[in-house]
Amino acid sequence: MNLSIYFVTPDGADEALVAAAVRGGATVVQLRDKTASDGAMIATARRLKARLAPLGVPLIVNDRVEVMLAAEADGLHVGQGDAPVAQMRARIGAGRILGLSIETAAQLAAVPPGVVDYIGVGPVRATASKTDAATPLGLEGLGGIVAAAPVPAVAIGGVGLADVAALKRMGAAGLAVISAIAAAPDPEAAARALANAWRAA
Ligand code: TZP
Ligand code: MG
Repeated sequence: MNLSIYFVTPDGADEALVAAAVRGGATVVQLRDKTASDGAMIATARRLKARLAPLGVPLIVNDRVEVMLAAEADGLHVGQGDAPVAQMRARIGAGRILGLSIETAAQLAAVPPGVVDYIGVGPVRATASKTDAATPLGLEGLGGIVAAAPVPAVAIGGVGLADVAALKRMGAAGLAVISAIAAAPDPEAAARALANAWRAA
């Protein structure tokens, strides 16, 4: 799985934004919406799945296992406040992708072996995109966790184009972004710049 340019949707994102991100080169999409109803999110996830599957871009659903299952998405991403990953793995089966958010080295040490496919590590920096984000790790804190991770690790939280080279150098599998794509004047161009920078780094 190519996690290099991991686009996380802002609340209320429309399909056009996701389409632009993927045209630009996003390699994976996470549908994340803290406010939508399950029903609305299932409908969105189904439309996105139909659009992304032919392109070989996996669709990951944030938090809501029922939505993921109903939409037959490719995977689920959960955080430290959600049900334990072993329980989530049992619900989704072996064939789907399972991602976990990691905010500290202690949380990494507590991950049961062989259960998650990748981790999202952050926030690297303070970000307006997540109100309840943990204390920022900084690039140095991030690097320590990435180096110790037994599975691919993507950096998240206030990261963007200027970080690509450093992240790749430290061994990150990619960067997960909301605003670097969604808040850009031209989301497709922003995704393309990230993808090109990752390739060149
Ligand atoms: N988890 C940790 S930081 C974050 C999430 C979902 C938000 C990332 O958004 P942005 O705009 O790329 O900083
Ligand atoms: Mg969560």
